[in-house]
Amino acid sequence: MDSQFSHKKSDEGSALGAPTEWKGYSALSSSPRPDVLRIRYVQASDFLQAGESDAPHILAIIGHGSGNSVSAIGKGLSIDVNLPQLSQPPLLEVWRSSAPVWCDQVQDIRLAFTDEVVFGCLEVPESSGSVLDDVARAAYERIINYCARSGYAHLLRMWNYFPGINQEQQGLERYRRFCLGRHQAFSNYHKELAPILPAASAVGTHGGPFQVLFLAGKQPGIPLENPRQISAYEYPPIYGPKSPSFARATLHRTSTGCQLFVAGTASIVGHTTQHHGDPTKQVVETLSNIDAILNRVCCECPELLPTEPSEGLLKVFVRNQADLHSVREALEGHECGRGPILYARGEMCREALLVEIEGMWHLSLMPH
Ligand code: 3EB
Repeated sequence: MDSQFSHKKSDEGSALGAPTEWKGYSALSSSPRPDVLRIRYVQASDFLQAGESDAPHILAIIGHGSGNSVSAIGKGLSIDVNLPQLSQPPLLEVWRSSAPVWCDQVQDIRLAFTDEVVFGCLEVPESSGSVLDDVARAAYERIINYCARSGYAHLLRMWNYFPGINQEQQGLERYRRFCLGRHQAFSNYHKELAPILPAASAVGTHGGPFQVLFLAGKQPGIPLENPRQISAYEYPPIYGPKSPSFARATLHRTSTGCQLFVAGTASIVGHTTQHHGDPTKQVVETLSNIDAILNRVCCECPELLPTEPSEGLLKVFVRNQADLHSVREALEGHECGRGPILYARGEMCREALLVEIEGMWHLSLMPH
């Protein structure tokens, strides 16, 4: 491990005002306590009152929509994503760990980490002369390099947010430029991408920097593909000069169970967009894709209890606010739609896609 990239927990502990946690941590590192991640949507108003007590265990608080008060909270990472929430009440996405958390910053990447995982955020303003493939390549190289050198070598989940996703930039759509730069960065570090690609989302904002959020771990995740869809990294070149570098899902094992991260999922079968102009049918098709992934997990990991689709945490990106009602009706009539859901306005990477759904599930091990 590179000393420039290894974190000094003692300094960070005091920076967080939690030196007692740091002492506890050194005692624990010989017999590690299971590091369980819990991700919840919390009403912003409740969180501000009740969230203080376990602040040393908060990895990240993510607010959707500009003008959020997230940055005032100041525990773990505070991240504002410029995708306005479409439903009430305003929710915060809160990532907690059962293990103590430290914060750091390495080459503009903001970081919050435990002994097992790191949550990071890199925001890069685009200058007027730049093209997005260059911006994305440089950002990804920085993140991949940080992960390799810090020991959190395995990317588990990534989110990409940037403006004008369907707009052309010097003759090529910005999403395709993004895919090109991301692909170049990954292939500079890895001969074979399929085994190392994380689940991801790519959503268009209405302004702001190129923003990448990521979760990485010391242990590798297990990438999963969807039998109903061609792997995104094998899409034919009609969708751009380099195919999108992500897995349909990543399964992350911990000592107490598994976390399943399902990538942004849309109304695509094979590699083809289905149900142009029909948000209801797009939701139903998307849910069939998510079901197929959940079923695959059950088959491939018999040691895990079967997944209840309703026990996941869903995030739904809707392109046009006018479709929100149809999207909600279609989703909330389905088993998947009975759990907590955050709706946000955002643009999908193909113009014909009106909705995209991602999810996270915590899976328990079968009792012996
Ligand atoms: C798709 O299946 C829909 O480029 O990182 C979904 C999730 C999509 C992630 C990405 C793209 C990405 O191709 C689009």
